[in-house]
Amino acid sequence: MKQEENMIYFVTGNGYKFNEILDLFSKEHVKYNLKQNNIKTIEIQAINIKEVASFKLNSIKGQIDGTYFVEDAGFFVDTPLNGFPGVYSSYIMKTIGNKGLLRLIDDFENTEAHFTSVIALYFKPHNKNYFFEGKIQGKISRTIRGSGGFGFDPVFLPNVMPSMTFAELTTEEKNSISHRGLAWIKFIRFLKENMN
Ligand code: ITT
Repeated sequence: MKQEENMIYFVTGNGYKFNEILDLFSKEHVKYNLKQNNIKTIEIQAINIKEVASFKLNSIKGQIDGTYFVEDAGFFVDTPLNGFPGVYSSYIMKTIGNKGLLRLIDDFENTEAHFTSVIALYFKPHNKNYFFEGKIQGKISRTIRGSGGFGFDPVFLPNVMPSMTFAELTTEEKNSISHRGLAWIKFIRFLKENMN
């Protein structure tokens, strides 16, 4: 592989996400040289995460010479909020945060929630876009718990480990079950299969 063919850009403003994938690249022996790129992308308010990721990917066209990808995630409170905040997750986190979210569901005994992650990749050798998705199902905690992770992690109880919030897990534990972890694995498998 030539030097520039070996480079892959992750376009994100979120350093936490970047470190997560950097760690996985080294653990999984992915031969690509990963670089964070902070260029401004366009984030539309579509109805699903894949559409948001796809639009974001296309908004980068012509600005990076090479292979690049974005990742978009959303938090959906299916019961009782019918999927809210979903594609509005960033905005809700910035405005009312976890405290505000817990207030919205205060009166409800049963909750159902999930995270979805979509990685959208422009793969230069094929001149084509690819999508990799991951999802995890869980419930909402009554209280804010834990100091790890970011965003809604302190209020999400994954069904596979219902006594812990995401924020109480180590990064490794979270990655092994999370929406993004599952999407990362599919993405890495694709890169390995298509490496020269
Ligand atoms: P980008 O620059 O990559 O877009 P971002 O921080 O804006 O990074 P997203 O749009 O993908 O992140 O995610 C929207 C929001 O959803 C994010 O601000 C968090 O509040 C929440 N979120 C996403 N993934 C999460 C996770 O693994 N744990 C907790 N909250 C998460």
